[in-house]
Amino acid sequence: MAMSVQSTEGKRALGSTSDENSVVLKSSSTPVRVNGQSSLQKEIKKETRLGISTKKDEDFGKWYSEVCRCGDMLDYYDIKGCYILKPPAVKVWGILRAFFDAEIEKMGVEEYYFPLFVSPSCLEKEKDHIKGFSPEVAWVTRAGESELSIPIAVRPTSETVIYPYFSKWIRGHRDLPLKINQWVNVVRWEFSDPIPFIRSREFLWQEGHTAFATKTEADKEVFDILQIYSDIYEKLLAVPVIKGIKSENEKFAGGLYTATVEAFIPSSGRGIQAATSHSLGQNFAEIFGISFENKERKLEKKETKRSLVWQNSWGISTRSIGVMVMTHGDDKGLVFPPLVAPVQVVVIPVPFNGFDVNIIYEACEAVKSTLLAAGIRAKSDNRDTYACGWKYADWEQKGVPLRIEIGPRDLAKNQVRIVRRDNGAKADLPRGDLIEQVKDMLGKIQQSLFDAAKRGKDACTQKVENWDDFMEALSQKKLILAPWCDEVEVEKLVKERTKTETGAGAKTLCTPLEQPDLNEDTLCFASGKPAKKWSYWGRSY
Ligand code: 86X
Repeated sequence: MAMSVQSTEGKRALGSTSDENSVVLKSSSTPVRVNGQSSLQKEIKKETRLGISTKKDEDFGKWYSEVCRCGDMLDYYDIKGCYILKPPAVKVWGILRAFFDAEIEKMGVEEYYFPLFVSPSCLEKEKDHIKGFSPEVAWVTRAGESELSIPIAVRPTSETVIYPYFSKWIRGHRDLPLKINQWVNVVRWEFSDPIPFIRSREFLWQEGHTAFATKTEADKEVFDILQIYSDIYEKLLAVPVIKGIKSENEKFAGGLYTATVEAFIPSSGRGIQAATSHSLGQNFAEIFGISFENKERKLEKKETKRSLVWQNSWGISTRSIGVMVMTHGDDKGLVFPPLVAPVQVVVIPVPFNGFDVNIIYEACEAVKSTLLAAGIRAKSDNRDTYACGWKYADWEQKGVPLRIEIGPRDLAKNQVRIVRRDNGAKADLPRGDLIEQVKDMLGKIQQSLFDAAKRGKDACTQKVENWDDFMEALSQKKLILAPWCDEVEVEKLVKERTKTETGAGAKTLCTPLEQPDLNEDTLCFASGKPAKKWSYWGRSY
């Protein structure tokens, strides 16, 4: 099958290897072509030996892609904006998925799988919101040599795939609420520069789609889901987020309002939408004819007994993994919060000249087994082709929260040496209460990563009340909290006035649910009109 992408100029074939799609595997030093196999292998070896060549505060973008690759989270692919997710990334995604599934199951959400393809007639039913997105929709136009009589779209999101079936499945009030979720890939043919996990043309997400008889029930769910997203970030990924509501400009145009969790990356001074939960109101119900026989209307003997359903949709994507990497990674590489770490503890033998290495290996295996039996994700590294110093750096790069070293002296004392990835602190632990100590340390690392990230975010947050202070804070890459009149035109103006040669202007990230006090006479920082609320502003991904 061939795929084409509808761009604003029309449909463009992407079958051949155009410049756009050719790829070089970037490394710390020289770029290497994919087909230059032997030199590529050499380069990769050199790369892992050298580790991260860029510092986080020197060139954040370069640092980030190096950390993703050296930490073994992903690799580049020969189609621009597409990435190979490697086992550590897939593992984290699986952990987030298991947590989220358990939470939504309690809410009565059921898992489905809908097809990848969308018929043009369904896709175009929802003209208004599709309009702005249509340049990003990828189309299948050919099967083998023959052109399809009707091209088929690849889902960029599944409203138009799912809602025709909501209309078929929902008849009476007994069919409500209907709560479905699916874990799928989606494709959006972005034209701005891709960033691993953060902005890729294909990504993984869950999308939840629900329908209720009443707005009250639907509204409650929007915020129940938002809380789960907040928990995923704060409790699992140890990333502080702000719960809030998107502005009219930034909300999903197809709905009533968009609730969001927003993260902030101090190193780049940019906000990032971390997950969203939309109240769709009855807009889609109207378009797709999703209605139910309303028993109350029947009792009231109303003319028509049918009512439109109230809908929500909500999603979190693999972008969350990128936010975690950006937040906790350091100059040595990845730093995993223990709760999502694919490997929580690595056990490394420290051989000593003249001491039987097999005895050390056996001790490492025994410690690993004890940890595994206690439900701790542990690994031992008995590769005899690498020195232990090299292994330390390797596992640091991969972000493992705790390293246990075992050498002859530790054996003699029936202890192990343990080293924290986040702060480098070392301790000697008696083998006897190892499990208890390790669990305790993992808990402390989890908390301390969150605390450090929270301090970092708070240090970048600035309250301003006038334009000059706003511009000053923006130039300092701050996350800005400002009183706002809540007018669409004012946000557009701010965006326009803060545009740079290289990038987009500043915009609202959200209006936080938790509002500071607002004096009656407080004015909008941008328009000078009476302020209606405090909102977060900044540049964003
Ligand atoms: C908006 C809305 C919503 C379910 C979520 O944010 C969570 C999960 N969906 C998604 N959106 C689009 O509707 C959209 C549509 C097209 Cl055609 C597109 F190419 C890109 C899109 N991006 C976002």
